[in-house]
Amino acid sequence: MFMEVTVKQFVREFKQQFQSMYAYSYEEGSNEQLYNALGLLVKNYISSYWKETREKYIKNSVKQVYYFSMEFLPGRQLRSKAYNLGLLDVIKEGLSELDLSFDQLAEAEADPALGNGGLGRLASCFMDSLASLGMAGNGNGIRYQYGLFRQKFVDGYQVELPENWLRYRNVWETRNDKSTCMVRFGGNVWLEENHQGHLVPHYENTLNVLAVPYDTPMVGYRNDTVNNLRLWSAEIPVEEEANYHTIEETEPIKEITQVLYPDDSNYEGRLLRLKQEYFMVSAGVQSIIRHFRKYNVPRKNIPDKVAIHINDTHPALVVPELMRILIDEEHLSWEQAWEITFKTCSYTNHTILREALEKWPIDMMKELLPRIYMIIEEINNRFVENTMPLYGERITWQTAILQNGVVNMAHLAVIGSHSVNGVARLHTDILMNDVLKDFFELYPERFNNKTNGITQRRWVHLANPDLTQLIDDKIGENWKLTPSELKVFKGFEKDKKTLNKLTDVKLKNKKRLADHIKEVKGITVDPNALFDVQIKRLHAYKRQHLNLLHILHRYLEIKENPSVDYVPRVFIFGAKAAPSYHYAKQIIKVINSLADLVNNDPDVGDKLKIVFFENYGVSLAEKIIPAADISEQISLASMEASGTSNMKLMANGALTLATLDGANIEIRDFVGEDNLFVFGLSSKEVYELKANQSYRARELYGSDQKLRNVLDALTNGTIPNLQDEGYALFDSLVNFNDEYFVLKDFASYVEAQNKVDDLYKDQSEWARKSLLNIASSAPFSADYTIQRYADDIWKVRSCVVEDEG
Ligand code: 26Q
Repeated sequence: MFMEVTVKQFVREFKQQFQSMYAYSYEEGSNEQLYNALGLLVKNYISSYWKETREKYIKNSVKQVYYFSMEFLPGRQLRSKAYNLGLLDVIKEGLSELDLSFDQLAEAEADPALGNGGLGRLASCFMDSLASLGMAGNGNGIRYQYGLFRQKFVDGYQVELPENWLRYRNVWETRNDKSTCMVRFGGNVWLEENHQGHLVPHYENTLNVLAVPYDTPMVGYRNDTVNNLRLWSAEIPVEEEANYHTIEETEPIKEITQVLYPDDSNYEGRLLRLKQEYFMVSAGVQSIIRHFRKYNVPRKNIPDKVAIHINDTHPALVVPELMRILIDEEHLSWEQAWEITFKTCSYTNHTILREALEKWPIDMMKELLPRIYMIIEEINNRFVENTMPLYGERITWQTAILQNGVVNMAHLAVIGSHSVNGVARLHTDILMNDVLKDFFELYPERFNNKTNGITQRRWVHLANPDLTQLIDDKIGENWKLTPSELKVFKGFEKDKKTLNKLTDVKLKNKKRLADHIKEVKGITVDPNALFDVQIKRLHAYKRQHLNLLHILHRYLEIKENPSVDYVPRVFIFGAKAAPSYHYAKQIIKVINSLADLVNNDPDVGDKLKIVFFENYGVSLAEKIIPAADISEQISLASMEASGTSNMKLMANGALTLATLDGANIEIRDFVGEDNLFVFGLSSKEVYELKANQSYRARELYGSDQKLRNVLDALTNGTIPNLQDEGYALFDSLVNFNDEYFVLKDFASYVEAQNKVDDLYKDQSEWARKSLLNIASSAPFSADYTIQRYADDIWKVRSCVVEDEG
């Protein structure tokens, strides 16, 4: 069931590997070199399983899933691959015989930031679960040369630096020159009838781009399965190289896969982004269809042999691209092609924010992708023709793909897919009742919920080895393969010894994080303080500024009454703001300036510390999450589609402090409302407040003295070293009526925070609730989420024979 390599064999092969790469002895290697050698050796160990898995899928002609996503955030891969292979202990032991530290080498790996946040990380958790369930799942995305920017703070302001993750090479990828595709942009297209009576498109003056795949093995958990993540890179076609005379002329091609767009929850109609989307989609669909040609599968069987998943609307051009290939290249009729396309495709929505919904200008689409646009127009025309007589004008025009000069990508995705899902129960309800309600009337059977999940392998087993050991000691190891077994851990909620051990584990993790804080921020924090964590992209709807107002409130109280009885707290933030998102950057600056004030005020001491980490990402999350006591999930109800840091923090024993938004609601249902802290407006109340337009932020400012003190502190010089950022926050909250109801939720947030303090004073009660959270986190295993996608949407099954091992 998993790799047999002895320590002795490993040591010999590692030395050999290093020497063959660098031509000197490993003793002289740098961490990067040692890591590279180790990574390549591990990849060697993987390769036979990788090959055999592919061959098995082909031989059994199993249905394959292709997960199309503009983003993947895999995190560092050495540890998780070695773990899933069952080699981690052997490697650690072997390295220590050579006086090398695995942890140190593992840190030398670059963390590929090929995504913005939740959506990209979800895609990577799904890749891990697909392989671990033994399902034929492929990832399809872009090999950005530069990932999401590296964040630095200069004088408290966010500064963005390029993230050159490929600098020291990427040992996990294999460039696959045998499987390149050509992607065409622009030019003129016209249709001509050929001698068989088919309308065939003719192209002239197109820009031809070579799509080169780089494949990365996705290793399943001890089941011999190794799937493929395929990331495409744009290059000049070899046969056209002579047409390019200067470096500048090659730019338009190279720039396609140069850098990830750093916007999350915000759509901008940039031409280059549309190029990226079509590039990835076209290359991916071409390579799927090529497979069918090679193995001569009847085209009408495509939906039985492949499922294409559209991760948010970013890859929605899959729909017209598949139509194009089936019609223009496979010569199917429109009706045949459509039947195949919509049975093959399924779509997940990840946001209800209007400003995040993709709408491309028709003129842009027409010019960049003339043939694709013709097909979209035809899809739209047929949709309108069919819908009008049944549902009438209003619904038809509101659901059309082409509206007011733009292509509505969500509408294209819904019309072209047999399944549409949201990512938490509340979110799916909102899609059905609000955002996509007209579609729900047209196609109720397409809608379904798939609550997000996380892989416990990375986020618990590997990130929190001491907790994992404790659970193993108490309930055995079954929970690792069958997460639902975790509920057995509930049986220890009253066991003092277990609770003490759990407290010890948390304290140890907090000490480790405290050391890291000292090292990278120079701030001394007390590991016994309560560690309060908010880690996620910076966005007004996520309300990091509500957190900020509460901290400021505590600070003012401490200043007024230095003996006030607050439990010592460390407020921990990690968040990148989109470079063009001015307001989000202002929030960062205010938090950083408040941190300077608070952390250096002798009146405050250990009562309050603020740590805003730079460059939040997967690797930092792995350090922070095991050390968290409180998980801040404080988005305005209805705005956060699901959230996934909420699940990771819960699984590591943090107690959730939350609004009833996204998956927080399901967390409450599983853990029970006594075991988390809920506050704030419900989504129903938010909808009502918006509908009756009765909210007056200024009145709250006028009537609530505490709140007024806090808001005034933004502008009266309390916080040092600000330009106009304090005023900007004040303005948005008081004068522009507080779009995200921060002031409205402030009082109940403060009250909930006080309850947090009270509970923390009773350490064994705290530990009991923490244990119940851990024991209730199994339903958020991505393995279960993927099983539901597989059963309900993709119709695929595990290829691992149960009795094999
Ligand atoms: C679109 C067009 C142009 C440029 C960028 C974008 C873009 C890029 C990324 C739009 C959105 C995103 C990312 C969205 C995202 O991460 N959404 C989160 O998805 C998680 C997984 O489902 C949820 O848990 C979060 O609630 C949701 O915010």
